[in-house]
Amino acid sequence: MTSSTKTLLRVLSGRRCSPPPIWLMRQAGRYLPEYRQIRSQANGFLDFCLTPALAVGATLQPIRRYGLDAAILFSDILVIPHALGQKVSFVEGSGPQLEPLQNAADLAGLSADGFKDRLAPVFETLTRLRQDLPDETTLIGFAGAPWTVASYMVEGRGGNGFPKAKRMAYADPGLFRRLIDLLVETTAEYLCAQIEAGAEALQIFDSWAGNLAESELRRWSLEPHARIVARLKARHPDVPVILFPRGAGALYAEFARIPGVAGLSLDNNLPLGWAAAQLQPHVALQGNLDPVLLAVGGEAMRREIRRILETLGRGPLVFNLGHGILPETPPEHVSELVDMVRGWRG
Ligand code: 1CP
Repeated sequence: MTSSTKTLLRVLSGRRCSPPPIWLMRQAGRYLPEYRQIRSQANGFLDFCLTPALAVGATLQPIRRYGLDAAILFSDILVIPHALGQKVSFVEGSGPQLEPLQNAADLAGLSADGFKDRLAPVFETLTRLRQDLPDETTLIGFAGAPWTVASYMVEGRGGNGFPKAKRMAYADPGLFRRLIDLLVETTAEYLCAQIEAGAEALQIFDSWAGNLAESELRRWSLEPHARIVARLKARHPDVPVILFPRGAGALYAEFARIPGVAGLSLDNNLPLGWAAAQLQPHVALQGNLDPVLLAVGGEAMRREIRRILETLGRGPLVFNLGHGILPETPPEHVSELVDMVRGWRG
């Protein structure tokens, strides 16, 4: 089947679809009973991500249940530090934990040699998914952006505003630059390999871009993104790339002008009228229902879904959330959202 029958790829090439395609960040996850079931079959979360049979199963769950327009590879942004040799674990209920990277010696202890071999199961998962997915479903590969991945690597955990990572970036920019450069190189290689294994579109998650002050954001988020996209485009010019610089505010306008970017995923705080006027002439927009509203449901959710469709649906739009789906989300609310978006004719 040609790519033009895949609505996500059509929108990312700059065309408008009515109704717009829909997928949801973290669409495979704890809110689904079938996810909790498959999760219990793995020894740990990394083992889950690196076992193709399980990762394929988890990726397909939300596709089978809702018929979403895109499947996102089931994995995590922290497989890169793992593959570079950092100790990474996921503690049930309290998120990721890493042996924190604190100084030049810790950085020297990491190695990019053979890192792609350690990620071979991810590529196997993508190849199998391409065979298993319906023809109209787009397969999305992903990675974390260097700043967000570095934040976890330096801090050792999430959820606290990453003071150590911010401090290292200000206090020892030479060391921090070397860490970011390592992540630019490995992330670009990793994403190219995902394309070669079957990914048809990519998303780069910079979930913590909003932690950075303006000039720091340009230096540690915008510029590394531009370098990664340039490398991807040099090798795979036809594969669209979506960026998610969450919390970047008005600087979203600069991400929209990175050469080769096809789409921007909007967080919950961005004014939609501004995004339609300033960003959508340059790139497709994705977003941005508040995941809390999806969990709450009802008329407030329906009103906001209509507002997003009316404001962004006149241009190239991929319906999505402003951040990942919350574990307490009732699965029926997702069905209602999908039905509403599919029923819209703008
Ligand atoms: O125990 C479990 O089941 C683990 C929960 C979980 C899941 C389902 C984690 C741990 N990661 C994932 C999968 C995941 N992570 C996907 C799968 C594909 C899908 O969307 O369905 C993706 C795209 C990610 C990306 C990811 N991991 C991000 C970027 C997106 C975002 O949500 O901001 C980040 C920041 C992470 C780190 C991470 N991994 C896991 C958790 C709980 C976290 C967040 C920790 C924190 O709050 O700081």
